[in-house]
Amino acid sequence: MTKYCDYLKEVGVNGDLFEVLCACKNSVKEISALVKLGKIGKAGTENVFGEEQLELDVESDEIIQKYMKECEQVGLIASEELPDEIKVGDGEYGVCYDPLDGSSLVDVNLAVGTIFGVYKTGSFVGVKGSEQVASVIAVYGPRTTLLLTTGNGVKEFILNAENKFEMNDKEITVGEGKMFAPGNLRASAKRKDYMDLVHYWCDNQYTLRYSGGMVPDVNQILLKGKGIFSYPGYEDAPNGKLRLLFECAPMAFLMEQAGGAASDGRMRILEKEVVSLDQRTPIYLGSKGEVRRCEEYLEK
Ligand code: AHM
Ligand code: MG
Repeated sequence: MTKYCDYLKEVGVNGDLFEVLCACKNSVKEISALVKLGKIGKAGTENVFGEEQLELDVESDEIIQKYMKECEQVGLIASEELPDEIKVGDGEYGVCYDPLDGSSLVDVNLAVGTIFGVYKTGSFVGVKGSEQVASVIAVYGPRTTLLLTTGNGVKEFILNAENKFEMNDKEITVGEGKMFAPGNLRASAKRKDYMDLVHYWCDNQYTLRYSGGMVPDVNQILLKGKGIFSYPGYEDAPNGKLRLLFECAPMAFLMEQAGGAASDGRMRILEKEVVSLDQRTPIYLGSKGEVRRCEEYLEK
């Protein structure tokens, strides 16, 4: 059995980045236990973006903060739940994260996830996703699983009975195939181009697989090796809902490393500069041919 740390050493990730990625992994283990047994009520607070927080959102954020502050190699953090980036030390790595993405699904017991993007930077403003040195997502479903890239492809790890992340030998590559996860379908009421695209998928007998959590929805495309996840904008919210820094860029890095693509409809997600931490972007990611189809249908 290859464990997470063994794999990192095997692919030559030693020293500082090794410590940062261990901090990510250790936070995930603790959040996994919290999601399974912690309180699921509202925290009674809002994050800076005016979104209602659950106790689990706040506590997951605190867990990650704790591990990142303990890790000497991390100098900077930014969280979807915090108003600004925080300097936490002198380490050269910056870790941005969404501690519990999709947490509105917790009360109905659907899967949720954590997303990390790792950079070597002193500020996240001005970075591009292509500068990430690693990205990690964790899915808290019936099992807790973790996907990791350090720029050498993608590997999956599954939390086992000894509370260790064990590598899955399955090769993670995304080719072509008929599966779709159409986010923000509401937009199709005002966008004929999106409605036309949805009709294309239905007319061509694509399989619908959409849970409403970006992490499990994109994770399944990576694991099944095919499909498309879409989240366009529309008139009232031209850039949609999903955040470039915390959600889209780490997902795009994983998708490209698996042989898929990620676009905002015009350009690669990884080429977009982060102008503000809260910046949103439309996103289409999955099989290369499907991403191209989204660009063609939605170019207007
Ligand atoms: P969150 O970070 O507040 O949890 O929101 C992100 C989630 C994604 O996981 C998912 O793709 C999207 O919101 C779905 O949003 P909606 O149901 O509002 O279209
Ligand atoms: Mg989120």
